[in-house]
Amino acid sequence: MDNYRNSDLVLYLHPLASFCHKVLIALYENGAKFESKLVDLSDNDSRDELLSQWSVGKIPILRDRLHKKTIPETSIIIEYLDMKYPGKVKLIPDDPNLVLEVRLWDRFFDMYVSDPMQKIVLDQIRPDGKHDPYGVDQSITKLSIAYEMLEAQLNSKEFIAGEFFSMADCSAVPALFFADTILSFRNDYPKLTNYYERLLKRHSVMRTIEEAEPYFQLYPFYDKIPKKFIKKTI
Ligand SMILES: N[C@@H](CCC(=O)N[C@@H](CS)C(=O)NCC(=O)O)C(=O)O
Repeated sequence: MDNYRNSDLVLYLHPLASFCHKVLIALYENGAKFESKLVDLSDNDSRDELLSQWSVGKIPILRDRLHKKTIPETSIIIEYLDMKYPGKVKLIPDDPNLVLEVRLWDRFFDMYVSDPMQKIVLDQIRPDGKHDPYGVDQSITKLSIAYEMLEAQLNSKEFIAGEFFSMADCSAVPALFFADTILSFRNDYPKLTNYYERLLKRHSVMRTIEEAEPYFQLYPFYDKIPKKFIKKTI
């Protein structure tokens, strides 16, 4: 990760966190210069620094030193970047009809793919006696409904909201990357699989996944991550 110290933008992140991937992809698409600050939620100082800016305690958050503002929530961060630091790739279209499509599918990936995926992953690290098998089953069902809907939405589209790469595709990558390790879509959803494969070829996406790779062993479904994403160190 390039780390542009003292740049106007600071992204508080963890390289393994799926929602951080969404914003990293948006930043890399446009070659934005930013300083990255690793958040370690198990470290009190690091956690306190995050909580002092956003008590909800979720990452990523973006600090804009120039405008003296802290921006939370991935979709708002990407919209903010598009507004204040626009680049050559327009992740938020100007057309009011298209922008609604982008926001819809961005929400869709966050709420109906990432949310159930997180629920299942977090259940793995709950203490004994605190697991929620019913909630996990419900989340699996939610994922399969989402895959059906995505397959239908993609139809002959190149990207999820149309013929252009957008914020919604930034959301798609980490949602699908991790969801696929839980309930794989690769055999049953050809359009979704081809779409995902197209996204994986983008430089911004390859870079984000490469930077996450050193942390993959911390992921509860590590053994389900396709081997092509794991560097051979021996
Ligand atoms: N709706 C939030 C979700 C962010 C989120 O869930 N972040 C996770 C990491 S991927 C997190 O901060 N988890 C830590 C926690 O919940 O304590 C967004 O879009 O920014």
